Amino acid sequence: MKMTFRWFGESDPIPLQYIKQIPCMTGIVSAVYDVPVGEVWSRESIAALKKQALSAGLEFEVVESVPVHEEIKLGGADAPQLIANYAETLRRLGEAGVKVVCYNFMPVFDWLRSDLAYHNDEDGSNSLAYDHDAVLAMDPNSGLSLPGWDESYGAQELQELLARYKGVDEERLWLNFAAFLKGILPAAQEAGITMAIHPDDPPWRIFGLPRIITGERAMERMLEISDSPANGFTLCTGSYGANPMNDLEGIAKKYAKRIPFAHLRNIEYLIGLDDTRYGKGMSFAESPHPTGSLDMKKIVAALVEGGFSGYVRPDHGRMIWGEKGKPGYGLFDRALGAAYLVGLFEGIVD
Ligand code: DNO
Repeated sequence: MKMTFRWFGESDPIPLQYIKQIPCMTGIVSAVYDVPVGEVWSRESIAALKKQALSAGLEFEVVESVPVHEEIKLGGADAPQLIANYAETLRRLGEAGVKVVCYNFMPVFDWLRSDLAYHNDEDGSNSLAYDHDAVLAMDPNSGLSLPGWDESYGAQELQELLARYKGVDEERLWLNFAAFLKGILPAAQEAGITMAIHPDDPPWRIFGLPRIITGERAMERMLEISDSPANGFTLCTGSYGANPMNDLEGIAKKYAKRIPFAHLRNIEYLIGLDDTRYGKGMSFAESPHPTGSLDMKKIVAALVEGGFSGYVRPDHGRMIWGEKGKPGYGLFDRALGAAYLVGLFEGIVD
């Protein structure tokens, strides 16, 4: 196992040296942020990022993310060219020594929360939270006030995009996904890169948009499309775990060798276990890495038992000790998470 830490490049308020100071930290997880989605990443930008990491004594072996252009997900006329561009980016990342690329196939929205600073009354910390009823009450067609939404689309553009997805159901999305995988996996394999798909977060339909990477059946289906060794998964415990019907320990053990990258974080379910919304949408708040509704120790044990030898990063942290920063991506709680997770792995392996 190699412990890593996500770093958002020059705009990240956390200096690389602070990351290096976290015990057992081996490298950063980052991306090139100066190239528009769909274009090939320049060798210069990749090399610059690597140089920065190395000069702080950190490796750069994991990319999160190379974003997938919406035209690919929509199966538009430009999809083949965009897929070829994606494959070229992978070749260049491989040349620079990158081993794993994390990506997702969620239409329009990446991770979604209704609250970026959910207040924990017990200890005064705050964290990201998702309230399903609050999300159901939002209408993306009439101006979205979504926390964390980067507004990279104007209101008009977003409406047009959502309208185009009206013809795309889950099955159509799977077909477009299969075309993407078939187009990029040979290049990934040649480049020595394992692709690690991030699950949909949360793992159910939102705003009428299809979401397909939601649990074990989706993982099986991906392997039916291609059993290339380059076809792998990011085990994001908080994302798969948002649906209590997902058996995280089972998934971790079964696919351990297909999991080159794990995002480990915990969540606390905010509705009762007898609620019928399970699997379709439920509510949760992010909690400290060791405590919450997910049994982190058992998940890590299952990974180890299954033969996991990938990269780990402490996923989202809470805001604690008065820190102000990028929601989910402060220094303090993620550093605590990293130390806890290193200890868990050591205890289990020894
Ligand atoms: C959220 C992250 C995701 C992830 C992408 C991967 O904090 O885990 O945004 O980076 O879904 O493509």
